[in-house]
Amino acid sequence: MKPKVVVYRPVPADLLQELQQTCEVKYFPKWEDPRDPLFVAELKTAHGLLGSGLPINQELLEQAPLLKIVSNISVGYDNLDLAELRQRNIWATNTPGVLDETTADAIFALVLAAARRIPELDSYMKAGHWREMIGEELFGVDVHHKTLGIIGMGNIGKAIAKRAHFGFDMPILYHNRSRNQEAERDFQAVYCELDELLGKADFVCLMTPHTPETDKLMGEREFGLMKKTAIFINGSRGKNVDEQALIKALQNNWIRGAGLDVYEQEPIDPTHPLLTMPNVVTVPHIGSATQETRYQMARLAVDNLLKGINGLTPPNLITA
Ligand code: 8YV
Repeated sequence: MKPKVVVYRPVPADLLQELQQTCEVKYFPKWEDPRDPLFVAELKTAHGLLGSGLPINQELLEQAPLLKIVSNISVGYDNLDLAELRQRNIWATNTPGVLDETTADAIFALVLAAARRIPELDSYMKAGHWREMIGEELFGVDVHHKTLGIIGMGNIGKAIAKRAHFGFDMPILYHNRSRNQEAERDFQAVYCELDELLGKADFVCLMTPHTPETDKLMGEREFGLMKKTAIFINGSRGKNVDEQALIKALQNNWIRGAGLDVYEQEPIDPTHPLLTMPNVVTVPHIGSATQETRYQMARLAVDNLLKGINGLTPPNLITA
């Protein structure tokens, strides 16, 4: 009998067909609700789970007694209760290494869009307002030679530092759980404590995983330490930021603006204040969302799943 896999995120057709050759696949490409009875019914006899963002916790795992592997199509794994999975001898895997450059591109796109006010100027053009040379009221700020602060110098952080150093000649400060010798050697990145980084950086990029230690890492105190001319970028997880504090900082001009890829609640409520501010550039969690990279992620996640479901230790085992 074929092992059964529940797939709850869109997966490229060829990879889905590959899965279907050796597995019974139940496909929920538009999955939204972990308590959807149809979804829960399939979990009961599932050996593998493939997708991203679903909270894999005790409540869900009690309804999936046959599960052998949970394969995330993401590098982040804050949706996984690793202790609960370990206790039940269920493998958990992610997709590291294939999305670093693409996500760093997206973060730099946010830096440039926020600094040069691209969305505002695009709207200005398309509303037909361009009649004369634009005035200072629509000027942006330089990115080159400005100081970049990276909170979380992991692989994506290093890819961001590479762009800043070689592409924009930016001095780089970073704060991390541990020193990153590569970033210091290759990009002249300077380690400093969080408060010093916040006080000196012109662009602050938050790139940490979401953990109990980083939950709401950026609050009123932290935004208050930033330069009034600084721009805050979040490419990590929305829950690393106290959004009410960010709103307050923006409304009171404690900082110049923000560029956001992630939000406390996703999808974010269409009426959310962060979506009403012209100095806030927002995109819908698209860090890795290119055709090439999402294919590579799905490829890796399917490979992880197929190994695990056949009792072989998968390559990208999460051991945190
Ligand atoms: C994922 C991400 O594509 O990899 C991660 O951790 O946040 C993104 O790159 C996203 O989580 C998919 O929903």
